[in-house]
Amino acid sequence: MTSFADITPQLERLAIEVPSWAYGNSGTRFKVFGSAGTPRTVHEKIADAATVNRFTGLAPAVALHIPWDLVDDFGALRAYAQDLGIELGTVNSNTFQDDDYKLGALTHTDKKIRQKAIDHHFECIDVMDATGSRDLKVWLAEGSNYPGQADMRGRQDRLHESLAAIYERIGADQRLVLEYKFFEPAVYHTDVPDWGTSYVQVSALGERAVVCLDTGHHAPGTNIEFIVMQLLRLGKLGSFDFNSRFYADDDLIVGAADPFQLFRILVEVIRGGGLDEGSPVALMLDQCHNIEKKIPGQIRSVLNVQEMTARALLLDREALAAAEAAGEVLDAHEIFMDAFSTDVRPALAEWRESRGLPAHPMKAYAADGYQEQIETERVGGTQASWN
Ligand code: PSV
Ligand code: MN
Repeated sequence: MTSFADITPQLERLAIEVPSWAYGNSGTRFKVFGSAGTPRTVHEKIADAATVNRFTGLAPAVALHIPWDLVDDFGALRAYAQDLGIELGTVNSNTFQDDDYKLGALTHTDKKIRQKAIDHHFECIDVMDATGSRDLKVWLAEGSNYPGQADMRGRQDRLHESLAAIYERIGADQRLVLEYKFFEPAVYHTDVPDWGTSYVQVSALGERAVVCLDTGHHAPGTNIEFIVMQLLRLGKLGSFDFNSRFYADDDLIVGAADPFQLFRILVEVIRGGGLDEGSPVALMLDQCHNIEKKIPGQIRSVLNVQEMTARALLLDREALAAAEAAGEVLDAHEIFMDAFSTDVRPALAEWRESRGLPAHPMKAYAADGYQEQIETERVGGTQASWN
């Protein structure tokens, strides 16, 4: 039997990167709601991300999105973040909000447009050099809406050429992380729809090219933990974009829609060494808080990952392996479910306190006054938003 004390060294290592865009306003194609206290600048987003870390000790880095988070001096921005106790993390490129990219960016038939998209990634790499970021995350909004609209094979070939040009530019300590998504905004075919395509494309580049698994980017019913297992087995799981979904790419709080799925995923992460010392797997959130308050939304999210990680670490692997080997189906299932059903909240609260953190970060944030302060101070200017 594994006790809570046995798992604290691994829990200690848990670090979740939060997305800068989660602090800005977001919404659906029907409406983006404004909210009091929303950041107007990258600095304010970073201050909010640092607040999540202050209350949880779980979020030591914030991911940036370019051009949303462009500033003149990224070295200074890095120093600003470090003063607040966090690092600048993954740099996300954006080739989905420019008219030129209506029919594709890295896959476009027009060489000039492909080069423009490649140059944007070069700019992202310059940003990474200044921020000290390891990962360039590429998600492509490319594909087609109607059968016959595009030559899927030609697009795949051009994608390889474009990615190879970008890969050649990344530094020895940097990685290209290719994210897949099965649909949206294109609805007939998507150029990187699944882990297999991402794997094929990054494998053709080299060792420092890996896959990003966004938990919201699969068809309903997909066994995501199987994909996690396979990518870890192949040494190609670079990062997660955690969120949860009921229907499409809902970007809800991770663990909210299906806590059991999050547990199953984390069991495979741990099984595959994803939480080991020096693991190359980056755990990130990719979420939007359309109607709930953003900072507590993020606090809730990292706590959900922590709680489910603790439960997954408590899984009695020895007993499970014995039951599996003996073909004791129901015993094996019960051992698995016992871990999932363990209430780790009291032990986690105590452990947090022993490390100088609030036992209950959600309550502590509500009582702290930071939310009131930003709501009073952040008046005027333009709120960060998808708009
Ligand atoms: C696309 O849906 C995505 O998951 C990608 O990670 C983007 O960079 C992110 O959302 C934010 O738009
Ligand atoms: Mn994502």
